[in-house]
Amino acid sequence: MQAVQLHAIKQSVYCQIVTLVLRLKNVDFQLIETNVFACEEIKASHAVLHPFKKIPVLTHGDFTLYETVAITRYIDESFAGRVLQPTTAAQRAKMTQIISLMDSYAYQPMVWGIYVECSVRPARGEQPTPEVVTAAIEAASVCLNVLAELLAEQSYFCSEQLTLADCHVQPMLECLGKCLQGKALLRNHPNLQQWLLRMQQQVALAR
Ligand SMILES: N[C@@H](CCC(=O)N[C@@H](CS)C(=O)NCC(=O)O)C(=O)O
Repeated sequence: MQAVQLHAIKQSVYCQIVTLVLRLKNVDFQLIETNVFACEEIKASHAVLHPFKKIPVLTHGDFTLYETVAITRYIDESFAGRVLQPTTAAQRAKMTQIISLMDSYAYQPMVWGIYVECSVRPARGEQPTPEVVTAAIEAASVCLNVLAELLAEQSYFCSEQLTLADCHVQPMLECLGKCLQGKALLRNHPNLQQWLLRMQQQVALAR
């Protein structure tokens, strides 16, 4: 088999999404630590693989791919193992909708507006910016209401099958739940908390 390499860092939620999919598919891969946040030199040299200098980037033999949604679909379709995409048009569209809403409306407030502001910055001795946190809490609450409604009483976001949508949501909600403000928001949604536990079990089985 051609080598699979993931240019990433463990702390990045987008990298965690790809890592989760690789694990669930049981694909062997090598992590190439690429901390684009560390310095301009690393960022500049990473532009060879990613013109926007972001992580993750996947390489499979001489095939190179960036953008998490493209990477996860490629992994699901290129490797054997459990299938992570539904078969019906309606369920596939739902999966894409959830992935897209996480990218468009959830990532920024949950990760940067709440987790980074309320947990990472204070750990560095910096003060969170109250207006940023307030706006992020409002935006994240809307996302959580929508997610709770989409999940309803199902086991996973596209009914009973774990899909790429679940893999896209999980690292962002885990990240949110690492700080008190995020935990408080999640407590309003018992079905999302149950789903997080279900996902943790799946992740543990995939290791
Ligand atoms: N649209 C990209 C987003 C990836 C992304 O935002 N990655 C972050 C890390 S979580 C990054 O590389 N940030 C570096 C920067 O913005 O300079 C994807 O889906 O892969």
